[in-house]
Amino acid sequence: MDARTEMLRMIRRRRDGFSLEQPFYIDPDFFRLDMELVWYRDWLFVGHDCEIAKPGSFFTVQVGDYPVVIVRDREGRIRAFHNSCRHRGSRVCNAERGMSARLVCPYHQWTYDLDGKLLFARQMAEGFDKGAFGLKPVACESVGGYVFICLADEPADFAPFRALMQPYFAPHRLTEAKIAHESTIVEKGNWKLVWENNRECYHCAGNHPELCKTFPEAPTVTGVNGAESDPEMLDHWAKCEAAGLPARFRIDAAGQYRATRAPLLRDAVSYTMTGKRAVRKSLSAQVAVERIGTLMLYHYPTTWNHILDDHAVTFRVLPISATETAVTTKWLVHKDAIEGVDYDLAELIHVWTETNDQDRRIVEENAFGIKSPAYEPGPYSELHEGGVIQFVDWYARFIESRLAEGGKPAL
Ligand code: 3BY
Ligand code: FES
Ligand code: FE
Repeated sequence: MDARTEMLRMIRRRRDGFSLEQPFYIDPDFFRLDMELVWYRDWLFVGHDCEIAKPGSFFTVQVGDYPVVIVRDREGRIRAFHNSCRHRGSRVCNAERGMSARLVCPYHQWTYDLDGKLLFARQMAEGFDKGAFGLKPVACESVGGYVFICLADEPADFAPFRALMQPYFAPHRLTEAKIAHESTIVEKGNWKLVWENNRECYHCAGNHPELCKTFPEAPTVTGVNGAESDPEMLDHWAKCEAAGLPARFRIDAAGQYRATRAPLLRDAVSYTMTGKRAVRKSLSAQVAVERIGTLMLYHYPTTWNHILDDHAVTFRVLPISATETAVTTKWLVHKDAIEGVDYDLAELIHVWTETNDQDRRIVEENAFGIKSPAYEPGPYSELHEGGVIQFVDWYARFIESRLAEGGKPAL
């Protein structure tokens, strides 16, 4: 049986409310299908506008087999291109980030403008048509300080996501931020295990002593059910919305993205060991409410986020193989905040550095156990793991509909 047929069969016999069968977490053929059906088709968060603030600044990202470069052009527009030279295919930009007036391929110096046009190609035959060999564009959108790309030929409409996200994010001025710190860790587990772990706080009390000082364990905060009848959430939303901050829980019909605000514990305002702010200069615009808590956003399959008054922590998930996933965390502060004066870097990054490492170990242990021939899908807690059930349902629905389309042969 080929992998597509096998995957479809397993999706269709899936037990509701149970984890997936083993191949979804370890099988390289299933991984290739995930890439083809999810990662090469959906909008993916890749980085922030503020990382490429000036014309000519760029960063690169690797999505499965696709190297992509994201660049700010001379007019200030953010563009993305396949990072594969139109001469013989070399990577044009091989640095993680940089700044360049033109994009010059290191192999034979074919030179592209920031809008992708081929400007120079040394000593090619007469009549060579430069116009036919520009860098291939990749769909690219930015909203609220977040840059998304989509590798599909016909990307899904980005407008509904923009409409949901824009009002929630505008007050936080992420376009005027800077990255105070960035870390990438590789977790030895499938990307879906990283997400399953993220979508519940059932594990928090036993694993995250630092985070639990300020982040509530309540499933109404992390999950997708019950927030509307949680008086603390309702109070928080009412207070924020009265001050002009959109706050209530919103999710799209397909369940791919969600935004909501939640209060932190007691009088905490930031993810520090004391709960006090880590950055003196606010990232967010001033509002007439004291504790705005955390604005949480997730967008499957690439990102979850916590936006606070004084800083933001953003997360990007990128699969490397069936059993390895890179998680990049960025701490954003106001662009004028000065390290050592307005914030202490060690204090700013402590809680999530520890939390990430704890989550890495959790995911790796989870992956280890799933590899056992004795593993079989187990039941999620309806109370605490509603968010995980929602993630797995989203995944299964997407995969099933895309497999059922028949679609293109495996790439
Ligand atoms: O980052 C998060 O939103 C999730 C929620 C609970 C555990 N984890 C930290
Ligand atoms: Fe890029 Fe030759 S492969 S210039
Ligand atoms: Fe965790």
